[in-house]
Amino acid sequence: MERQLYSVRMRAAAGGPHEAGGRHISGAERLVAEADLEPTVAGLLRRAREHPLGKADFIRITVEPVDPGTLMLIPSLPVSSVTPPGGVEAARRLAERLLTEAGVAQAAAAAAVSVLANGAGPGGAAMRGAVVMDAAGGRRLEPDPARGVRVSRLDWAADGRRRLAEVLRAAGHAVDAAAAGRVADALAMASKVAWAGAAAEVGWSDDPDYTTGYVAAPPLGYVRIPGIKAAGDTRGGRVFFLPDHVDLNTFIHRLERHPVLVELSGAIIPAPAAR
Ligand code: WAQ
Ligand code: MG
Repeated sequence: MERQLYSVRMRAAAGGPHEAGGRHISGAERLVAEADLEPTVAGLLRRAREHPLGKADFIRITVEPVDPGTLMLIPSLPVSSVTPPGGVEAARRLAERLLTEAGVAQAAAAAAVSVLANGAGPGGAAMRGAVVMDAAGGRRLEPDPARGVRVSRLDWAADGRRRLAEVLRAAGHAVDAAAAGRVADALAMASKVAWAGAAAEVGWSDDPDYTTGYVAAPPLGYVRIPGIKAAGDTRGGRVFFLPDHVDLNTFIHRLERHPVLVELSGAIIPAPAAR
């Protein structure tokens, strides 16, 4: 049976709206039934107002119905975690190596990590969306390099978000409630990005106190990488690698517009410490 779902999107900035040069503080995406609209909007408002990057003076929450006829159900990527040999630089080299294993050219992998390390937006500012990079040549392809491409119209199917938190903990991934929500958002997004045709993806948070990042790709799954940045660093972001055979406009349209629910189905590999 086709249910009517609503896309709920939040973005928050300080110093005015993003399009007027405001600094990006927070953003989030949900896809929910009508009965869940109120708690969802309230939760995203709280998230925008209680953020370690500072006080937002612009918060926009958009509620829009999505076309139930185009809704896709896709599987989540399998989750694993690696322990880098030590230090931020080693973790970043490990991320580059994983990207090359997924078919990204070495130079493109290194370019992506360096873009994120230096702040992906103009002047090193945080972007609210992601960089799209040519997987072979390392060229940036996103139409607006200040905004990036924002993945939207996605969420977990049914009780996937809650079940994910349980299975992560059972597999020894050290995730408190806040981190579990973060992994849930990042895994749902990475699963949609893979479905849309990306060869691979790398990302880490711009929040100063969250230092675990990831590399995701169809042949690798979603690989968590602790310590990919130093605590206190507010530079972060995401890079999606586009293979030659996928058209840029088709890719962006899928990411931004196509409604997708993610089903918890990939394996959760025990975290190294729990083995
Ligand atoms: N679409 C595209 N890019 C996005 C989106 C989106 N919907 N949401 C965030 N980004 C980009 C944007 O450039 C943000 O500045 C940047 O990512 C960081 O966002 O332990 O928390 O929400 O397994 O701070 C990953 C690891 C956490 C989780 C990533 O990112 C784990 C994170 P944040
Ligand atoms: Mg953030």
